[in-house]
This record gives sequence, structure tokens and C-alpha cells, in this order.
Amino acid sequence: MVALSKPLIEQFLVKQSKPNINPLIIPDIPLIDLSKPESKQHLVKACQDFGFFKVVNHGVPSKFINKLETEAVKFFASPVSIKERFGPPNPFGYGNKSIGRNGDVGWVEYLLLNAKPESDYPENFQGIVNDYVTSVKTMACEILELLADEMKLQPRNVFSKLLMDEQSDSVFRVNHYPPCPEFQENEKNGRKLVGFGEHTDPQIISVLRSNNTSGLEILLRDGSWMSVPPDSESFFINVGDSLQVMTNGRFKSVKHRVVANGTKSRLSMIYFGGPPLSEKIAPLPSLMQGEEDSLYKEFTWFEYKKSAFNSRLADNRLGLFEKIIA
Ligand code: GA4
Repeated sequence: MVALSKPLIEQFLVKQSKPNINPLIIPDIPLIDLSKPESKQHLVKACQDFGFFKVVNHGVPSKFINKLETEAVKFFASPVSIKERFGPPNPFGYGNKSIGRNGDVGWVEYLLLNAKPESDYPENFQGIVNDYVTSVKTMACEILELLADEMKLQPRNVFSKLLMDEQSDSVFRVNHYPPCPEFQENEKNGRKLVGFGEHTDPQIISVLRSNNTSGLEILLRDGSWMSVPPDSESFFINVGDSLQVMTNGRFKSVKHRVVANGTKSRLSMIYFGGPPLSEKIAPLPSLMQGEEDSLYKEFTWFEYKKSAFNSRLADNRLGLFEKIIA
């Protein structure tokens, strides 16, 4: 439940953050064309520099995307009493304004679903989610294999096999950020409304597609937030904490957040590719050079996930697993 003691809107305002030091040098989001042979080099660079990029020529059929978007729009437009039949999310189901178990709130309603085929979904979503997730997972695996190729890692499915595993602990989320008319005055004064607070994703890789409403922001290295122009024809990919660990910090798990707005509704769907619960998450030995030490203590995905689900969104979750190097 969301506590409503303060005026409603105040609970959802983003704390003012540092402006970009030099707004003239806002970097471009890396754009990767998966149909081009040189995409491998660009992928590795994007994962190292940003932990975030946009892909085109992704091979996900637009009919899968459109069917799912249509069903999602219908679902979120239905009466609260119907939506609440699928909630609360424990761990899967419908959630509204409350995120996770530790008091995080956002101007968002969502469906959190198991990405395993044949899972239990709200009526009308059944085949549609399976088609979409299967296709997006194929794209995520292709990206992970191109990354492994470029880094000369053997076998080339070192990362992708974790998503392909029958026991892969992957999740799928559909987020709806409704417009918030009461917020329009604040918006004029440059204030922002928290849709989904800042966080990194704990899994290996996340694949996001949204409608054409803006809202997604990523944290740049200089500590400023950059707004990602929406593009409903493309997918946005981000490196998760587990991939950062498996590459011993070479790839960066990027902090991101979503700001909601006063007038337009944003709809996004995200596949979070995770490993099986029993999988040991550690730097790949074949990638370590010379005397290179692991930056992280040993842990399984089960241990990391448990710790992550006990954290608040903005916490530095990996911090607990970093080795203190003297
Ligand atoms: C962030 C990525 C995914 O959306 C998610 C989120 C999860 C949740 O919504 O329950 C968490 C969040 C996410 C990380 C920290 C914990 C757990 C909310 C939260 C406060 C489904 C996931 O795997 O981790």
C-alpha cells in the first residue's frame, strides 16, 4: 500500500539532480544495426562505455509487438477491480504505485510476469506474451553471442546459454505510466514525476520496447541524467549487474529511471534475461588477464536475487558483493 499522508504529488517528485555539466556535449545513445557485420565491435564498445544502446534490424516481428501492445492497453484501461484480480505481485501479478517490498513508489501500474513459456498469464495475454518473449529472447541471445565472439570467449554461448536454459530465471514486465494531470503545473517549473525510480537491473540483460512517449533516462558518468528519445520501432538494451560481474566490471550495468508526465501515457515492455537460480555468477576465467583478480565475492544468482529483493530500488546492490581490495 502507498501511504498518502503527504500531498499525493509530493510523494512522487524526483529529487532535483545535477544538470549535465556541459549540455553541449550530451553523448549520443549508441545505435547498433544488428544486420551489419561490424555490429560486434560497436556492441562491445557500447557495453563498456554506457551499458546501454539501441538496436535496429532486430528481427522481432512487428505483429508480435503490436498484438501485445494492444492487449496491454486494453488491460490497463480496464476497471481497477478487474486489474486487481491479478494482484498483488507476489512475486508475479498486477501492481499499482508500489514497487518491490521495501516502500518504493512510482507513478506506474504494471504486470510482472514469469517469462517461462506456459506460465500463468491474465486471459488474452497467453499466446501473445509467449510469442513476444520467445522472439525478444532470441534477439537477446544473438546480442550476447556477438559480444562473446568479439571478446573471443569460448563457447560463444557462454552468456546466452543461461537465458536458453530451461531453468533460466527470467521475468517479463509491462509498465503503464498514466498521465498525471495534477502534475502539469509542477512540470512547467521543471519538476519531474517519478515513474520508476533510479535503479540497475540485477539480471544479465534487459530488452525494452516502449511506445513513443518519452520518460526513460540513463545516468551518465558525470552524474547527470540523460533523457532517451523514445523510438517504438527499436529496442533498448541494458547491461544488468550479473553481466557486469561476469565481465569483471568491463561492461557497465547502467543506472536508469523513468519519469512520468502530465499529459501522455507511456507503455513499456521489458524482458529481463536471468540465469538459473543455482548458477554461480563470477567473472569468466577465459576473460581474465594475467594476475587479474575478481572484483566480486562469489555468489549464486539465488543469493544475489534474494539480496536484491531485500533492497530499495536506488541501493547499490552490487556494493555488498564487491571485494575490498587492499
Ligand atoms: C528492477 C528490475 C526488474 O523490474 C525487477 C525489479 C524488482 C521488482 O519490481 O520487484 C525490484 C527491482 C527490479 C530491484 C530491487 C528490488 C526488486 C524492486 C526492488 C525494490 C522485476 C527485478 O528483477 O529487480
